[in-house]
This record gives sequence, structure tokens and C-alpha cells, in this order.
Amino acid sequence: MMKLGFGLYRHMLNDQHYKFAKQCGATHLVIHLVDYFGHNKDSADQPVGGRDGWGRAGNPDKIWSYEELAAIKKDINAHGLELEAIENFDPAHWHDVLLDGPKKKHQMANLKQLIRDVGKAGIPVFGYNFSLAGVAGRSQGPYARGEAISVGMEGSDDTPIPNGMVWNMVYDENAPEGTLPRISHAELWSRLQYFLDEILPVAEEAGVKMAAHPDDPPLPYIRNTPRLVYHPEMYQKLIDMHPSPSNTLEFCLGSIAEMAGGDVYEATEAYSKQGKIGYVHFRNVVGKAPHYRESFVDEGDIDMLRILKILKQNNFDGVLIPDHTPQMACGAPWHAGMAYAMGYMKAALSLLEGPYGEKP
Ligand SMILES: [Mn+2]
Repeated sequence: MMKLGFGLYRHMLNDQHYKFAKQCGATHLVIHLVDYFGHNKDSADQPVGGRDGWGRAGNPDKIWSYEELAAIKKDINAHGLELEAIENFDPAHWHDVLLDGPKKKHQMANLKQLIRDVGKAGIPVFGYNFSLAGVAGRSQGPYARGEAISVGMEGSDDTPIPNGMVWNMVYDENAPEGTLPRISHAELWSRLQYFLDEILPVAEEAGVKMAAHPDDPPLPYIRNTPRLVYHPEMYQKLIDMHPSPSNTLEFCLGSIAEMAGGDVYEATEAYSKQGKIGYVHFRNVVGKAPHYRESFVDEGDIDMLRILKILKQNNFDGVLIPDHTPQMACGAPWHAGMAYAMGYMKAALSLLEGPYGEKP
């Protein structure tokens, strides 16, 4: 049985949002511990960010501890919810793994300790996005149905990334002038190979699945940096370069549908059949990168029920979360958008898994 999950940003890890998720029908949570919002607690929607990025990365010397993880999990469990996954490393903790910099080995050792602690705390999945530019180059506007505010892309951005910034966050405010040098796709894949070879044996032993997000937005280059998974077949390359039960995917339907090549249904079939989907970002989109718009779950290019049917046929029993939704015109734009997506997902799952669903 697939499970209905809900994603919460760091500043939402509180009683009110746990109740909200539960009220939306969620049984599982995916949480972010990176503070994308630069401590601006008014921001509720997904971070968009300009050329200066989302804000400052966290404290490089303060890796999330076992005690911190266990306390969050306990709080979530007390609300009758399961903690399924943590989504994303803080750039402060792995910038030199991404950049092949001098602190790479030290940071890799810290990431391994973090994954051991995630396993010890009983959190089964850790999502990550191996990317230099991260989620960059997008715009925001009244893109969705009824002029709901959403994010999209209106052409690519090739502005080079300043030194001291990676993954759309600033990790060193005192970095020397200049920009990141342009590297090849092969160089980026070899950095990923190092990361997978180091982290996956540790993750296996800890009982944690690492789950890779595809590029958002999926283009060969953004901000003068190569991208990794901007075509669905590149996910296969990632899986094959280090075979392991812990090598899985943070399967973002929106990002996959935005890819200029490939087919979102074929990709869903291929990776769910292999049992390689860690969890699903269940969102919809209109168009393809570099010209697309994030939409309500029921108005985009993807036939979401067809996706659910494929997942069910291949016995996917993991978690689906809405990822992002457009903001609705009311006093609580983010919450309304999320509640709308959750209602749709809950009904779709009931239909598929209940007496009205077709037997596979
Ligand atoms: Mn996503």
C-alpha cells in the first residue's frame, strides 16, 4: 500500500504543522532541516531565490546530532505520524564534496556520521540533491489556474555562481572574488561516484536508503555549471554506478515531466519495477524546461492517476508527498494549496486501493 506523506520545512517542525499534516490525512512526514529561508519565518512557500541564492548555509561545525534527530522523531510520533525521511544536506556540511574542495574528506566523514545517526534514530530514508547550482534560475508569477502564484522558468540563467556559494546558498561570505570554474559533466559524475562509494556502504549498514532528487530545473547546464540527472535515463546511470539497496531515488514527477527528453510514465514504470523509488514528489507541471510552470496537481501535463496505477502495479509501497503546490488566494496561501493537493491525493489513493480500484 502506498502511504500519504507530507513535507515540512524546518521552521514548520512544530505542533501546529504536525496537526495540520495529520488533518490532511498524512500518515508520514518528510522533513527539511536546512533553513532555506535565512531565518525569515514569514516565508511559507518553497524558496525561489534570486541570483544571490536562498540565503546563508548553516553552521559548518554543527552537524545534526542523534539527540536532535531522535527528539524530532519522538515529537512527530507523539502526533501519531511516522518520520519517513529527511530531505537534503546543508551546503555548510558538504560544499567541498560537491566542489571537490580541500575539506572534502572531513565533510564526508561528517556525512557518514550523520547517516549512522539517522539510521540509529530509526529514520528510513535520506533525500539529497547532488548539484552545484541546486534549485536555481526560476521565476515566480500567477502561473497556475485562476492566477494562483506558482514558480516556473522563463528561459535559462547562465550567470556564473560566485565563490562561496553552492547549491543556491552562501557557505562562505568571505570567499575571494570570482566565480566557480566551469567543469564538465564527466567531472561532476566522478564527484558523485566518490560520494556514492563513500556513503552507500555506511547507509546500508545503518539501514538508511539514500534517495537522489533529479535536477530542478532539469537542463544540461544552469549558471555555468553542469547538471547530473536532466533526462530520465540518467537515473539509471546513477543506480548502476554503485549497485546497493540503499541507492534509491527521490522521484520528483514534476522535475521528470519538465525534462525535454524521455517520458514520465516510462520512467515511473522503469524505476518502480526495479524497486528503486525511495519516495515520490507527487506534483504536476505544464511545459518543459526551460519554459514550464508548476501547476495544481490536477491541471498539469501529467495524468496523475495513470502514475499511481503504474506505481501500484509495480507494488510501490513507499510514501508520496505533494512537494510544491501553487499558493491559493486566501489568508493561508501555502496551507490551502497543500490541503487541496492532499485531498486530491487521498481521494486518488482511496479510489486506487479501495473497492473501486482495478485489480492489477
Ligand atoms: Mn521535487
